[in-house]
Amino acid sequence: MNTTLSSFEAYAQQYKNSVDNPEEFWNTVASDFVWRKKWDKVLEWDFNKPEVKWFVGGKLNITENCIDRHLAQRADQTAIIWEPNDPKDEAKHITYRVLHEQVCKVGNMLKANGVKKGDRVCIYMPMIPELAYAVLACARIGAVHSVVFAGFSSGSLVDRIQDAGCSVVLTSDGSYRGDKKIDLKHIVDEAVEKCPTIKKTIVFEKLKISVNMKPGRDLWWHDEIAKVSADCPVEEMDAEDMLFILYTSGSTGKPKGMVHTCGGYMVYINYTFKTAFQYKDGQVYWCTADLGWITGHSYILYGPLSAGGTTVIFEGIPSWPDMGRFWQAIERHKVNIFYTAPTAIRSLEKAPLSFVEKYDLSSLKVLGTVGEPINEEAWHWYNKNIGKENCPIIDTWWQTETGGFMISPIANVTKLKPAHATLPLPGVQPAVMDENGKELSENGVEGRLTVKFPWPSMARTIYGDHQRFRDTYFSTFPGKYFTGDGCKRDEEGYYRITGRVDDIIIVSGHNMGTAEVESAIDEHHDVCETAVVGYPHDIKGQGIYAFVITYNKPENEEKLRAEIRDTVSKIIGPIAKPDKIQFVSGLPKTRSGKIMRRILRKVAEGDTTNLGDITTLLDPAVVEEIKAGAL
Ligand code: 6R9
Repeated sequence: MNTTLSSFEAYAQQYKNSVDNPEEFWNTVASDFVWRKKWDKVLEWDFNKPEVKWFVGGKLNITENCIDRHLAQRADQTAIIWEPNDPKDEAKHITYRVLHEQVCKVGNMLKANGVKKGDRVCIYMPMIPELAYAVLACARIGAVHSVVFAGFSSGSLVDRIQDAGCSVVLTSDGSYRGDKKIDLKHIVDEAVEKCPTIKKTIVFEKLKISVNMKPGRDLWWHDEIAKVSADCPVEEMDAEDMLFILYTSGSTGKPKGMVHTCGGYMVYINYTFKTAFQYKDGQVYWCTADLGWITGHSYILYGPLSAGGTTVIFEGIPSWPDMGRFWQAIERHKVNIFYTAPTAIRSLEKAPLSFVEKYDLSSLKVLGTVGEPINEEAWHWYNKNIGKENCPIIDTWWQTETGGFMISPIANVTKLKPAHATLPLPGVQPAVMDENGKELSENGVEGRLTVKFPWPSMARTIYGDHQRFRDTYFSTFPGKYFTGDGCKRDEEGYYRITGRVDDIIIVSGHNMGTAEVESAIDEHHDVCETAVVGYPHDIKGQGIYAFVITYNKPENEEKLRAEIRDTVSKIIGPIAKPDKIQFVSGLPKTRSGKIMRRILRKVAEGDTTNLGDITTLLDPAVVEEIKAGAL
């Protein structure tokens, strides 16, 4: 499939083909890969069960497509540019040949330690090349990777290891965060004590700090790697075999282990990467996400590598040693495509422009954003100061569940509109629904965003809980996939995502279930009950506002706030720390005991003039107290 689209008409034609004849369309796209056995059937689906299978009967290995098939032409081309945390250290250029060798070795290291096809491997590592090798090595030997963002606490790690029944953890002694050192191994130790399924931890020596190595369980990466060969044939996988599990927050209960499978994921990620960015051979591409999120999985590793591209892996943070860190690295590596999050743009926008102007950004051709709606101001700043009004901004709307881009402009093809994700990519059939479940098929409407036809990289289930998968995504609007997002579709058919319509808040681009944060706060021994809502935050997009009832009136509110933040940080991770904590004596509850979050949201937003109907509340007086104490 030629993914170079020269005009809007070419896109419109491709889109039409993909809707009129989806199977033929994806059949053509999928023909561009190495398959060990061709599929018998392109698609089988039923959104009521729900059950979706793509490229049924096909056999492949995604690493053969991301690495081996490029060796004939590109063995000496850089596959990965690794930019270290400290700009004074040297970047690494990892060729496809070296990538192949390293992934094979890590694959053999895993096998030597008892990992077999289908086993789940937890990866809890900083953004170093070995993290990429580890992910790809799992895929190569048919093990299921479950990457856990290395900013999560040991409690979150325990939940994820236990839910997936992982047998091995890959980690490092520690990691950098700017000028701070983080003792990762210690966090893993705490977690693994509570995880009887873990047989081995393999530890990469990154910081060379002293760590505790438990005999019989903990092994050094360098010792294990020294024992194995670089010959590791790929495992032949069924198109529908599991490739990975990745956890995302739910609006209730514990995080959901989204399951992605081998064939459809590979085809779709490759196709959308090349299409949306119009990636050209030889270009240097940099996505600033962490590999612990779906953006890292799909568009740092699998997309660019399957396209034979050059992808940057950045170990550091945007603000250290100074606010010019991104721009410096763009200049250094002559980055052509730069893909980041609105929250990063908003924080960098606050720094003096001299941090940008110091660097030559003329290599840039295409910019991208992901993770949350981008506000117009940030869009214009990005366009003017980074893109020099010369680079299209690709605002990609998608989710952990969708695996890849769904609604997104196509670089230099789609006319842009600030803060709009614009139009569906070929193969994607969105539908806007009203609250009563009626499809709003005309333009100029606002409602809930659903998708009515399967696409190859959609999640197949929630690991171990298919019923929850069905309830969460396929029951609100029967026969359709419900995204949890609200949207507007304007007169031109352009989509603008308006944000979540469920109890998920997006803080600095990271999904957070309010229920998850509430139960973490409730772990503090002084706390009786909590309600958490999101509120508009300048940099983070949304901040976390917690209304907390304590058993006794707090003696020192500031001290208790600090303790609560610390508790949340230990249970979930620093990203979930509430920004504001208001102590209250009651919460606005209906007679049936449901918290009326609508009221709390208004208070958190600082808009208490019109709280709507509060007559159904059990105790309307509590609202006055909450209003008076608003932060
Ligand atoms: C890829 C990713 C998914 C949620 C999604 C939506 C929000 C992501 C967006 C966007 C507006 C965009 N979101 N991209 N909202 N415009 N371009 O972020 O996955 O972490 O699962 O989050 O993020 O609310 O439902 P994930």
